[in-house]
Amino acid sequence: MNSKPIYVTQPSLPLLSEFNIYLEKIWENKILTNCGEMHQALEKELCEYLGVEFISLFNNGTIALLTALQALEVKGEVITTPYSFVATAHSLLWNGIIPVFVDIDASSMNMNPDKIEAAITPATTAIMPVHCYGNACDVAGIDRIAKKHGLKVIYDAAHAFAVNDHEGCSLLNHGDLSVLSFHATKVFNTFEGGAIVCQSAAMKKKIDQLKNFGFVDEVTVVAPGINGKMSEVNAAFGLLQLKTIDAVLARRKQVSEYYRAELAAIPGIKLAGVDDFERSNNSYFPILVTAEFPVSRDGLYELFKEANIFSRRYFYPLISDFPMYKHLESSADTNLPVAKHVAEQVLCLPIHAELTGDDLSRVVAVIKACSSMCR
Ligand code: T4K
Repeated sequence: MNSKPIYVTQPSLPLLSEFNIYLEKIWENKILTNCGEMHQALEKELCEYLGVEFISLFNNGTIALLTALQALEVKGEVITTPYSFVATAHSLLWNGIIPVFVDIDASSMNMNPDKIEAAITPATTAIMPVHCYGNACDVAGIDRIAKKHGLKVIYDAAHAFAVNDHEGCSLLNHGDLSVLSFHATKVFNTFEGGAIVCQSAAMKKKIDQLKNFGFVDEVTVVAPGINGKMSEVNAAFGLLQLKTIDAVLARRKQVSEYYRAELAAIPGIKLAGVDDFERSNNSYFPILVTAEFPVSRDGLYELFKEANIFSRRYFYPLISDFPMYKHLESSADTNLPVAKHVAEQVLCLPIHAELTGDDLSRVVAVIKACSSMCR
């Protein structure tokens, strides 16, 4: 096979010479980590860019999720979605919390708020929804239920960089805390990285202490904290990435528009998961391959591979099907019929700012070739 590989995602990298300018500064200062100049500058710039008041940077999204649960002192049971990357539920297990899975909504692919109340028990302390693919959860619905039952809300916003709510404000300001991932595969990346967005200076202080072993000063430790700090090199890369993020988001939008125009009328292919393309950050492009399509979802996935195109089945299998979750009562297939169905049909097409027109034609050509089979 001679064609170049097309991956589900690829990071957009700046010129190395531009990054060197930042590295030279770090070499000069010899401050490599522990919330130095770059770390502070990135927190400030992200607050401005995202339209949030308080942000605390982390070395990855998973440690940020673990710490968010610690910061809110969440215990017992937490209601969450099975339709996500496994880190969502793993963060609960690492805190000794029992995940309780509820089903998703078929069109948004996010937690269905109508299913939450029936899952609440006396042990429930919080809800952890996911803005899956960067598409906003029903934040108003979730907020109403949380208030009524005195529950905390931690949004796993790993995919939701630069997404606004219906009022045009940052989606990250909803809930008690929102957790971002800046992994290499994300819209905005710092190689590895993450962040917690919170709503008060006091909470930011608590989170900042928790990510630094619980230190308040040289001789005072107030909590069993962890090492969750983002390094200066990662923060410097983030500062550089912020300079091009608008262009990256604009290119992703073009890719999404192209796919929508090309695929909308193909029988058996359903464009999935986005209620409002204008607000989307186009971090993923999920399609559902339904029974009407001549080839199964897995068949299409394999045909893509033969064409050197690497789509992904995010999020199959469901988290609730992994061995450490399978025994839970809430993992029963009968409790999660919509999530189960969607996980069997979903395929995420390549979407990133580096894709060329030729790349996009190759992706669409595979689908169209399948579509014309048996017709
Ligand atoms: N919550 C949610 C909802 C999440 O989706 C995630 C992470 C988290 C929490 C946890 O956040 P972090 O702790 O990761 O910050 C990837 C990512 O590793 C993971 O971050 C992400 N979600 C998940 C959805 O996807 P894989 O195993 O699919 O990645 P991988 O290595 O197969 O990469 C996919 C493609 O991306 C590759 O085929 C090529 C390209 N790629 C990848 C990497 C790592 C690059 O071009 N460059 C790279 O450096 O998990």
